[in-house]
Amino acid sequence: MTYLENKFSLEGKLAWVTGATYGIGYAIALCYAKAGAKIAFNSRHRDGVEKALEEYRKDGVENVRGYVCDVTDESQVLATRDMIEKDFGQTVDILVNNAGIIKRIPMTDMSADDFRQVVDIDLVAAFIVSKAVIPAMIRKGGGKIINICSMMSELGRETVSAYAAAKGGLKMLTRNICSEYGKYNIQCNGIGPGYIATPQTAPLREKQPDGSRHPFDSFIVAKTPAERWGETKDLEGPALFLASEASDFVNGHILYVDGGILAYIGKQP
Ligand code: NAP
Ligand code: GCO
Repeated sequence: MTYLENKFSLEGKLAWVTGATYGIGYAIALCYAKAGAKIAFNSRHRDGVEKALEEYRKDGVENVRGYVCDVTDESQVLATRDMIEKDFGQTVDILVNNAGIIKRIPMTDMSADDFRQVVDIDLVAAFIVSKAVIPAMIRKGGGKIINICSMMSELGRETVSAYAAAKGGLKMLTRNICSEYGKYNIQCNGIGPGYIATPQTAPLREKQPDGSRHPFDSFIVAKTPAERWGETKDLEGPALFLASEASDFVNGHILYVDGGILAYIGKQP
């Protein structure tokens, strides 16, 4: 292998990407497979897992297994971790805490249950799954944990109070795992995607009844120096960097992949 291939190779590594049946998680898992990793992924619905397995195989990924697991349920997570280790004959080297939801509701209209559900999936689950894999990473001499944060790890906006609270917390959980486990050669970093075209953001890009662009679509394009929405492929390189030995001395960092949004005041209307 060339110097570069070595630096970014995931040959022999086992990556668990949560919520990777489609969207950002799928793109990251596919990229890791192309870099040589074995792939474990999960989501809540068997039909979604089966459909994703077909897609992975159509995309040329052979060493991949899918699991039905709700990441907020610690007993399901521990059972899935054990199944992954048994099925692949090795422990998890790379964990991507990707599974996430959003509920866009004005805070004063939002129920506490709705708020808790978002925080449970977007924050508490990252704690649960990380806690499940860290002991084996310590025994193994190291590992990589990548938490999928957000613009809302830094910024707020109307209707996303639960999501912003969760993603802000995820930024600090990332830094805390770095602080507590860095001595075991575990690197825990975050990726903060900008606005990416996936099912999660589809409502923000829907054409208006008159065929015009959604106002939020135009707003985001004006707020992004790249003057476009991100695509899941824009996250592949950053995700591979943080999963590979190329980032062995990068820890507790949130890598924003946002086309420049956080640096920009926005285009003059
Ligand atoms: P998405 O298209 O809605 O996909 C979410 C994935 O998570 C699906 O596979 C979903 O599968 C899974 N999931 C949700 N809840 C789960 C649970 N409790 N247990 C297991 N799996 C669960 O979302 P996305 O746009 O790809 O986003 C992925 C991550 O990136 C999320 O954390 C999101 O907050 C973050 N993010 C997205 C953007 C963006 O612009 N799209 C930007 C920044 C950050 P099931 O529903 O079948 O379980
Ligand atoms: C929203 C969007 C954002 C993106 C992403 C931005 O409603 O504002 O869904 O939250 O999903 O998190 O980084």
